[in-house]
Amino acid sequence: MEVVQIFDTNIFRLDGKIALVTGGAHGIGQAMASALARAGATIVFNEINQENMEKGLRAYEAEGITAKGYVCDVTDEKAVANMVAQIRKDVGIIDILVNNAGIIKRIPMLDMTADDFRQVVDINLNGPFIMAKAVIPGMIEKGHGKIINICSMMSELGRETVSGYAASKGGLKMLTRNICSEFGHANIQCNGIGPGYIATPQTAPLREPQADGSPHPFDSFIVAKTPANRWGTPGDLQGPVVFLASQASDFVNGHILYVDGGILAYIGKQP
Ligand code: NAP
Ligand code: GCO
Repeated sequence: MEVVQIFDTNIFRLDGKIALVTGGAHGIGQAMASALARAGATIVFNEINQENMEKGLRAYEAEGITAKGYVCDVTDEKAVANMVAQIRKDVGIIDILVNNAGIIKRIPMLDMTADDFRQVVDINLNGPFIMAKAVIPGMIEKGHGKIINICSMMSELGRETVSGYAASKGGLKMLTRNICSEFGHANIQCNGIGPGYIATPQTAPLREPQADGSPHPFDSFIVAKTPANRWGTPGDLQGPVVFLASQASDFVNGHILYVDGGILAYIGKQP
């Protein structure tokens, strides 16, 4: 007779695990790191400058979370290798990497310079590659690892003015699948989270009320286009990231989990 495994909710716990969240000082990164901490993980994060890193530390302290912050640009391979080595000395080998750091430049393609395009791809795609390369050896040494790449709806869809961003997030989807393919045998699971439209500083320009106080047209468009009829919040991403960082997702690999209120499934209301 088949033995039914008794489900143990502790598989969602992260006690004893070290989680590195890139760009984790605010926004989506900070919310995800806070959830990982509440699930038991030790949090380390990086920012590109000291001021923002310290701001992030204060935000964690205010939440009662003891995090360690590092100043490091994810596109700088040497600085990343040094940071990962320093984390190993300070805290230990990284079990969970959340590639959250990212930028967007909203510029019509014909006005976008190649340098603008390169910078977006560098941070959003080369950065996760560099970060993953730096942490995978330690994960192999430990016999397990979780890599979670923060993709986007723009991993699936385009729209005007975000050519560099969409190209980078589409590439990040495929990098996720490739890391899955190359390291699944080492018990490393690499998945993505594809947030929908989330209310953070990055999307603030899209929600800015108009001079007469009426909602930004894009704000109204997104609310109408989302079956949940609202923008997402960084908190909406907390459950998904704990799931993908935990033992509960050990047989989930190469998957992009869209946390978008249903927007990708919906053709939109008839005007
Ligand atoms: P955010 O508030 O702008 O946060 C991005 C973070 O990344 C910031 O802390 C930023 O640091 C950091 N960063 C930028 N370049 C970096 C670099 N070279 N090295 C290290 N850190 C760097 O954006 P967010 O809205 O929280 O988005 C976080 C992630 O989710 C991004 O990858 C974004 O593409 C993705 N995403 C966002 C949405 C959304 O609707 N908000 C939806 C889908 C996906 P500084 O603050 O110092 O610049
Ligand atoms: C934009 C937005 C989006 C969101 C997100 C959607 O200008 O269209 O910034 O790109 O940030 O990536 O998933």
